[in-house]
Amino acid sequence: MTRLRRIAHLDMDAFFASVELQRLPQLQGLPVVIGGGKRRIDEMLRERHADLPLHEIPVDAFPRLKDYVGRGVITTATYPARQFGVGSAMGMMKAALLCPQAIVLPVDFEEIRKFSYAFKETIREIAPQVEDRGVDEVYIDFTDVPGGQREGGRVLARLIQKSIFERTGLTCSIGVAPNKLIAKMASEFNKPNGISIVYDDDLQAKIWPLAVRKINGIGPKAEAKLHALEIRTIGELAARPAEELIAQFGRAYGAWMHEAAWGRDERPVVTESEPVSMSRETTFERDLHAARDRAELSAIFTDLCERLAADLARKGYVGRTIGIKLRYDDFQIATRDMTIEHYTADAKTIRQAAGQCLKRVDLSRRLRLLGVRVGKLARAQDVADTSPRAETAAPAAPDTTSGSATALTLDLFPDTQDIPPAAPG
Ligand code: DCP
Ligand code: MG
Repeated sequence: MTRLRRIAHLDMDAFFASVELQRLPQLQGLPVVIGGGKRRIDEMLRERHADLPLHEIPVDAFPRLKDYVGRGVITTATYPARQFGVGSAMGMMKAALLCPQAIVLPVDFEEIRKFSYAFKETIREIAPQVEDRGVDEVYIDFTDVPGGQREGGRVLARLIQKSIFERTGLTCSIGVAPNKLIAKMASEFNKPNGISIVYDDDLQAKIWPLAVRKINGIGPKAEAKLHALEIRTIGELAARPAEELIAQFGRAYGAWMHEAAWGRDERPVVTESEPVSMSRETTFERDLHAARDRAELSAIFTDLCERLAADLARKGYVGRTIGIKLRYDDFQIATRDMTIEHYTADAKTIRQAAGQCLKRVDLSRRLRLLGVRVGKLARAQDVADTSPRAETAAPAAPDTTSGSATALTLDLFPDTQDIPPAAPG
């Protein structure tokens, strides 16, 4: 049997609000909005209820929309709140007119990230081809996954929904379609906690009646222009010749619009790409000079290398090309890099090589920014010899293992004695 291409788009339901309700189950089923700043919920509530665990704090103790004063905007709302017409991007005081009793909670990004990671991990355990599209959505290639073809993908979609719910307590909605473009639209059809299956043959019935704006890639500006051309639905867009759209919107965008209206999209599901390089940079509070601000620059440089080494270690990478980036006070940029013999994630080795690179740029001008980068990355576990010591990685460089400020400075700007003093002013 030939397999149909089946692509799913999965989007979490009322994500930020649903996450907060996991630790505040007493608010389930109530209108709740997220808005009014970033804060840990427990900190907000502990002021008045230090004695109670979060889930025992009475519903009456939570702040209400009607008491809100300010210019805050709603980030998201639970489905019970949406029944009152309250939704994301609406001003909170305006929303208070529609649903004064809604409970207001701040957003706790640490908690959001935890749940975002958990639901994506759950999906990857079932279907490995997952494309991360941000905090609460992913594309999944169902084509070759067991259950991915049954009932057009519904069987696998149900399994994923169930697994995510069991692990996180959260619901999501899934659209399964011949491609990403249609799947993205389909995931909205049965929100919340819904599944929607679309086949090629459904284009006319399910897609063409939708507003052009439902195409991911048609924004407010293109929409306004399409409206001016009396094109409101995707079907009306499909009815126009490609040449007309190209004349109006340019070759690439016009041609893409035409294809999109006909439900054609060949983009693959791109799984997490390996990073090519990692870098750290910092813009100084005031412009610094290599000779006159030696100590300060040296400390910043060391700090950048240490942070970068920590980034590499945390993510499990090592690299072999080490480079620097400078921005001068006139915003001109200079970069240099060098490739060392062994892969490394070692701060001292990085600093030593980056110090060599610094010898090759003009240091007579004042600097606005300094950056350090490690490229030619490999996974630490895939590289056998990953731990050369600083002394052996770049034998020509002076010994900098003492850690004394003088040694660092010498290593950092070894040629600075040649730099002429800057003009006054
Ligand atoms: N978000 C945000 N700012 C916006 C829109 C959204 O910070 N302007 C956040 C809050 C949402 C999350 O991103 O919870 C996901 O966005 P969605 O558009 O998917 O909205 P929800 O998941 O909240 O609701 P839905 O059930 O409609 O997907
Ligand atoms: Mg969502």
